[in-house]
Amino acid sequence: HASEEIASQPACWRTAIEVAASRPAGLPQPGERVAVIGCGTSWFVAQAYAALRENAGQGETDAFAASEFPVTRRYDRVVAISRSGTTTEILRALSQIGRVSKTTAITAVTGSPLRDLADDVITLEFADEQSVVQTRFPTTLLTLLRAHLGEDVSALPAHAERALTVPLPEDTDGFRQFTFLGSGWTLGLANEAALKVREAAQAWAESYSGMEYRHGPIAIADIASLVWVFGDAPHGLLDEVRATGAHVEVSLLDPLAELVRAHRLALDLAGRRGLDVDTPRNLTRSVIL
Ligand code: F1P
Repeated sequence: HASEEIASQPACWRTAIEVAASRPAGLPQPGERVAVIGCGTSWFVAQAYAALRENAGQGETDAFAASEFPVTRRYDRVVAISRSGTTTEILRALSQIGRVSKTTAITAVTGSPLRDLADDVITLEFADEQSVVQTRFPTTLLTLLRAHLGEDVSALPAHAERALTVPLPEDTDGFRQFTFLGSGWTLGLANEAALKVREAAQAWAESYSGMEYRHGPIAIADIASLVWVFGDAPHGLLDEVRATGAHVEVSLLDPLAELVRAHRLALDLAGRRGLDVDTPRNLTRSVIL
């Protein structure tokens, strides 16, 4: 399933742009103080969206792993993201948050338990996935959210198309370690790219803020490292990383489309390691405790 879902991203992003134009109820309004929560991939979408919204001047926006949300804190709105709509931490958090803040759930599944816990529910059924490893749901949702923030996203589907064909880094067999760097909203993307490499390929992957990488983590970089920078690299960083001998990959496309390239990298690595990405080790489509 995963390879088909990855390939369907340009079409899904086009649909997301249409959905955003219909102004779905429950998305944060400018000026509202907002928290966004999720688990795993959905937490990383929350991180990216929070940085984008705050940067767009639409209001203070915090992102939390659902298990770490300070439930006594009041926001104008809390947006809970869960593809499955069944993740335990999300359901627990919503049942507590609903007493103090307005809530919106964003999911891919109609009729999930979220329906009874959130004030508004946005369902992106067209972006649902059969895979455990999430790819098109998070990127489609981010396309929708960027459009909702007023960004011109009309070129994004074409970027996604290019991301499906432009070459991946060469000689990936030679890498022992993968590091993804980002800053602002692209830090969430870097976190998600690293998670894909871990989930799909069981490979050693890390992610950091580009500036933070200089404060210690760069110590592990060597010729067997691939360091992939999402978005613009902080001044001087690329030279510093190249000096370690690591292979440096930079964004050729919109950073969200770069994430599609990272999906391909994760699948490619899995294939080389003889792994079936549709049955990833130790993982389930939804974590229920
Ligand atoms: C999120 C999640 C991810 C995990 C895997 C399956 O669930 O559990 O954390 O890495 O990709 O999905 P959801 O709450 O978005 O359904």
